[in-house]
Amino acid sequence: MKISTLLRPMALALAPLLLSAVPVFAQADSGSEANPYARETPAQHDARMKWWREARFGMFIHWGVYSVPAGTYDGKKVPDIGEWIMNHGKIPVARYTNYAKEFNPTKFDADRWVELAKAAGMKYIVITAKHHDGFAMFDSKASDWNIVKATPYARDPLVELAAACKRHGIRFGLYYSQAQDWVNPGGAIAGGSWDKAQEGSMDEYIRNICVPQMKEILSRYGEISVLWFDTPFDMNRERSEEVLGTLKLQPGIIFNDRLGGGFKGDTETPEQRIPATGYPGRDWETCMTMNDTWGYKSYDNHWKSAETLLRNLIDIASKGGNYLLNVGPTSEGLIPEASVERLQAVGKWMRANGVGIYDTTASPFKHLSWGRCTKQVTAKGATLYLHVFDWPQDGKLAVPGLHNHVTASFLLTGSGSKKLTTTAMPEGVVVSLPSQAPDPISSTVVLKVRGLLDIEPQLLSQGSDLSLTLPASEAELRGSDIQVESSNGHDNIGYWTNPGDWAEWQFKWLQPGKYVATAEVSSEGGASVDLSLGNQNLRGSVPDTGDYHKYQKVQFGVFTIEKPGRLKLALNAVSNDWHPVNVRSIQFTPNQ
Ligand code: FHN
Repeated sequence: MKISTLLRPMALALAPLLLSAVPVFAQADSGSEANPYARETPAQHDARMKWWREARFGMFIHWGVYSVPAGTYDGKKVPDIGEWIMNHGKIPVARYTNYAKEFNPTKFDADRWVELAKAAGMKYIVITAKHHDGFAMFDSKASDWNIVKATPYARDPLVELAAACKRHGIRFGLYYSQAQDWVNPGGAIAGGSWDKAQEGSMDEYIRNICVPQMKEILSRYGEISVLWFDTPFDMNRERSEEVLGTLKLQPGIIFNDRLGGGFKGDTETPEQRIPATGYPGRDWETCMTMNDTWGYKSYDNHWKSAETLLRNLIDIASKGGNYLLNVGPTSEGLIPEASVERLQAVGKWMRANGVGIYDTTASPFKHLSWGRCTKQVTAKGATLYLHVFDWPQDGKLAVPGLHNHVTASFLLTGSGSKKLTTTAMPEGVVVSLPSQAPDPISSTVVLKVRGLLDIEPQLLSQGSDLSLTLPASEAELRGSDIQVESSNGHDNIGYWTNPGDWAEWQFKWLQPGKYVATAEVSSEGGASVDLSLGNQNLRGSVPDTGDYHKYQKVQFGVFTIEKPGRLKLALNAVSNDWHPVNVRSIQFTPNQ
């Protein structure tokens, strides 16, 4: 029952290395009879994913016994996320299971929860049927550690929630911690066991607890639309296949990339972050908390604003993904008021502007200085939804590089729409806007255009001070592992675990001369990298910054640029003794 790698869920600094060491993202799902979709054609796959792609917005619910201690054990606040309190507090099994006696969510009202999700504009719900503490939120023959047998409540809330979802037209999905289980013996435990009662065989745990429980939850509630696996510790191919086989009970179910055993599932699941470039060619879903915990913690008041949540949703849609936004109900069965207020604010916006979110695909623009774009494409043309975060002072909204004929343009006002005028310019389309934005967070301008989208890619070029910053988000990445990721509001190149991978930027140079090249980088271990521009090469030494979140500026030296024009810069690893390097940007400044 030992876990070789201790993956603290919030330890994002380690995530690039740890996740890339887990094979779940790496291999194909075909070739296994256990996989219900092994022989699925691309058209069948698209049909199965249709509702999910249209939905764009869902509610994650982390609810269980951990909502009783709510972040405090023996009078002490246990740091980190609330649903991990048993593990982080090393609470003995007998002490932890006692909390079930106080778990009596008499205020739980399934209709209210589902109505709240629906009013927020969400189209599906995924709730923890069992989290890592092993507590089943359903009646189970496989283990008495469940809400019906171990609590005074003695009812299965999933029955009511599934029925309410059906009544309100919301898709119902279940989260199930298939590997980690800190109470049922034999389950995997991040960091290793702390109580003899936890010890046992993982194979037996999979056979006697996990698989029977999977069958229970997949056969009781009518249609289950999503199965959300998590933390695939010690999930080898065999164990994963046993679990995967149960999905046959729900034809058409969508499952994520966290089963283990090399099964990559239907969806990528970036957690607490928005990947800068999405996952071209893969469906993906950002899951995120509204404060800093998934499971309820009585004293976590670090709430994201409605503005942040909404702009996240828009940003995610503009990158082609879904937003699975979490609520952590209390042990009484109430969704915290702060979450309710935020969801209501998001819902108000969605009622006026949701047409630009649902059933849209990723932006055709790489970067828009004033906001984001989503689109719908048909055989005849396209609709572009321009989500304007920063309303232009001069009333002119530039859509750079757009060369299509605009057949209609209007602004969503909240109570309807207002016609707008557009002007075709050599450098793109300019939309004339009223002086006031209808919505201070994001207003939606709709452009209908004829024919295939014709958008000229915009190359970055020098600013008036002749400097140029090449951000991670503009890089073209080559190779197997390297990715653009986001953390603390910044994009960076990460997952650069394979020294054969590299990054490139293309840009337009205006003013010849000598320019100093500087990179903003971080590394745990330090490494050397090469910057190449034509036949010039500069080698830079990236120091050990001690933490992937700690960035430093490293000067590489001076490039001589002889004539204006289009240039390409490549950033390569020097493979001797490679330690992954994260890169936020490369900057060129005139050499004084
Ligand atoms: O360990 C869990 C965590 O408690 C939470 O459930 C999140 C949600 O994505 N998943 C794991 C960490 O990746």
